[in-house]
Amino acid sequence: KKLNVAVVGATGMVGRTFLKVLEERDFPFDNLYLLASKRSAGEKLTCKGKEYIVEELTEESFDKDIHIALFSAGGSISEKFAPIAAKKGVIVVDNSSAWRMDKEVPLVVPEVNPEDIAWHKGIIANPNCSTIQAVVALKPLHDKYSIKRVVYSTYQAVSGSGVKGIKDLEEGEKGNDIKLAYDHPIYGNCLPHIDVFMDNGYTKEEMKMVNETKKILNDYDLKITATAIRVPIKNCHSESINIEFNKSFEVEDIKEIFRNAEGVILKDDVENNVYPLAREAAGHDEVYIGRIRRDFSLDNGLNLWVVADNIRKGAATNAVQIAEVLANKYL
Ligand code: 11C
Repeated sequence: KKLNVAVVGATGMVGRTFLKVLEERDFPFDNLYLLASKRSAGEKLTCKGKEYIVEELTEESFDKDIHIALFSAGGSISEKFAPIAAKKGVIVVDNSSAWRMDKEVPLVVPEVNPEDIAWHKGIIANPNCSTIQAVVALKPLHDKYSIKRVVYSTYQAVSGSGVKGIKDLEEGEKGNDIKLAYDHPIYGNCLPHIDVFMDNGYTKEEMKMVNETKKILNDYDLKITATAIRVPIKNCHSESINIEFNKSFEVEDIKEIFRNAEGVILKDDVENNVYPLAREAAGHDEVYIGRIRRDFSLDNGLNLWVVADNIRKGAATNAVQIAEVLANKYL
């Protein structure tokens, strides 16, 4: 049986990483279609040693025999084209925020809630990068100790803002404070501002972390708060996660859980200055966890430091993993 895949937004940063990840994981596609805006049509990209010409995305693009479409072309493209593709029988794995909180759309991290893929109606949403790495850490702990409350503090890389964010940092490093992606220079700064501010005083990024975590863990009683910070590093989001459990735990048992958890690399040996670092996680698909220690200010409190490549596990890899589950189990 044939398995044909389309990548929508193929020339963007996540789009190109889709191709890399499909190749690295030897995703078993027969035909691959690369779609992008008119501006990028005609560009040539390679995957698994074969050259492909990028085609313009139109409503007719999905008339071809496509089984899975990986979308990463921004919210408005997803809003318009994901339903068009789904109506034509394509299963869309969408990296934008357009469909994530839709009740008809599963929001999936394969290590956490692969079972939710079963109830898709043509669109499956890929969560926000900072949420993905957090829930990979939270899930095995929630299963065992029942989480009551979570406090997220993030340190997010400029690659989360795409090429403009990287350009702002690189130019800033040369003494040229341009502001393509941010309202203030990112070089030499930490900006407590990711995505737009909402009426409640939080940013949209912070509210994504709160709402998406509840949906993925399927627990709407969880108490969660978040502060999301943009920091002047190129790649990988780092997160301090403070957790209050309903049940008591031993720190050693938490380490053992992470030693055995799917998609996790435990980096926790402070005597030898070993802890997760952005530069080490860059280019990898796993979530790195360390600085595991009791929060003595609470009865059942824990602190973690969680680092992952936001373009890979936070976007492209997670979507390809969803496609792998589709290919192995549902198609
Ligand atoms: C950032 N988390 O680091 C954002 C990027 O909802 O998919 C991804 C935004 C999203 O700026």
